[in-house]
Amino acid sequence: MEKSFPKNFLWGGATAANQFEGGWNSGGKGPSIIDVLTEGTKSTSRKVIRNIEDSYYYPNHRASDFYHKYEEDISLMKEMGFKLYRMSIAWTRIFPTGVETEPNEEGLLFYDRIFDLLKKNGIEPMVTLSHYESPFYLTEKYNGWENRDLIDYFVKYASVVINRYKGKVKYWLTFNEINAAVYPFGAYFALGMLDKKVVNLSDQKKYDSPQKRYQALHHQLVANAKVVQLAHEVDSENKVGCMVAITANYPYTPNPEDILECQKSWEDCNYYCGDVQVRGAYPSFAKRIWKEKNIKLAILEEDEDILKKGTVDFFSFSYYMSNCISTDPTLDAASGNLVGGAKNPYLKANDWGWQIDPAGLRYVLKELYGRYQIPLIIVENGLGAIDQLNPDLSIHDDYRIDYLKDHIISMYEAIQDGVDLMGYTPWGCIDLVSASTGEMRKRYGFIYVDVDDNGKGTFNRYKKDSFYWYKEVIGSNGSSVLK
Ligand code: P53
Repeated sequence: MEKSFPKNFLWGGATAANQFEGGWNSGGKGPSIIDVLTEGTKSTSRKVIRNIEDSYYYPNHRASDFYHKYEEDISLMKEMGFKLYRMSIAWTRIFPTGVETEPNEEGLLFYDRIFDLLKKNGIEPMVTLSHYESPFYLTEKYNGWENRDLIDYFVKYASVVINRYKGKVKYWLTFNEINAAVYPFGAYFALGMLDKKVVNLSDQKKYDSPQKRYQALHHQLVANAKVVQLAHEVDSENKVGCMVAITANYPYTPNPEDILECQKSWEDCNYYCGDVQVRGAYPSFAKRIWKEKNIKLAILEEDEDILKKGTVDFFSFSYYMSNCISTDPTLDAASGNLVGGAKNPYLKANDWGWQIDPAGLRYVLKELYGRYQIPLIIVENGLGAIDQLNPDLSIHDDYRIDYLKDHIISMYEAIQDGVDLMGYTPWGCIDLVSASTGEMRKRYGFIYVDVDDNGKGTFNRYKKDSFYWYKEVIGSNGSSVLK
């Protein structure tokens, strides 16, 4: 029999409002943490311009202009055969500063239009409530999630949208890559925390406070659990997932010290949050992490009960790369979105140093399913690459097709290994602004968006070779790559 994916497998693509929508101050929207960031490159950091001075360029302000082009974009998704579209709601469209008592109706109407159109096209939405786009006001006033009040502001926002879109949205994700918070890098993006002295985002490391970060993360874990419970109360059809950035970490050598260090990296980075979100309590290794980092968490008595009652229905994650873990500090480092590791001599990397490893995806799928035993879904994966738009408007992105094909084959094998995998939504299915660098040239899409790193371009959409390829993958339920 011909090989294929399980019936009802959710093929699709993923974006986030902050990197895709634009319309940053349209329709009553307030500035989010991404709206104060300039562009950067692989080697120059994005800057924080707190009062949004005109003399700088802010790539996320117009982003890919989905705000004005959603009709065209959704019909392109439909043409590819998407079953699922992972997107996010911009919190600042609904509560411009986060502290209003009443939501912004114009923002709510925008997403009504999106969800109605998706439905008309037979595409199920999966909605992230918070994807690196918390209100900048909350950063200035409260230093973001460091303050426990953020729990209430977030739950209020979540409650408004979950009630409003009842019957239109049934798949929800709470916090994008919640474990970004375990790295200094995540302080701003994931937690909205910003030291007064930081201008270059790369300087976050200098002023980092693990105590504050882990406390802020605790507030998010509590908020996550409250929202899971709330979503279930509003509609028993609602399914809520966590979203964790997973890196396949390998020991660099068979030296037992490397093996132990690698195992610890899985606990510290890959499992710390998911264990709470899936199992409803901090894992036993958490105490050691807190002790090592000199962290004293303020955990209220009620928190334990909240965490226990708000466990997720499925586990979603991003997967881009693997890394090697070594106790030898002299080794060459590889880069990555969250954390670098030692370079793996068996792997190639993309232009930004992210090591390409399809087998690593099968490995993490098996690890995660073995640990959690709930359905998994890959909600981000893909190759950031520089594409060439040819005079005849074609884009030959065979490198992207190769990357995705190998990852899809790996997914198939993991399913044969017994993993319950619900679906696959590759990142940036239509080109969007890179989170780490603010570049447009780091493209992931099946669809090219004609705009450059300085915001110059027509914003027209063009189909890449991968568009036609992915359409065939979905149309054949994966068979076209499994031959
Ligand atoms: P880009 C940090 C930096 C970059 C990406 O990344 C990250 C993180 C994690 O904190 O993770 C995800 O655009 C993220 C997306 C992002 C994608 O990876 O730097 O969820 O928002 O765009 C790809 O190439």
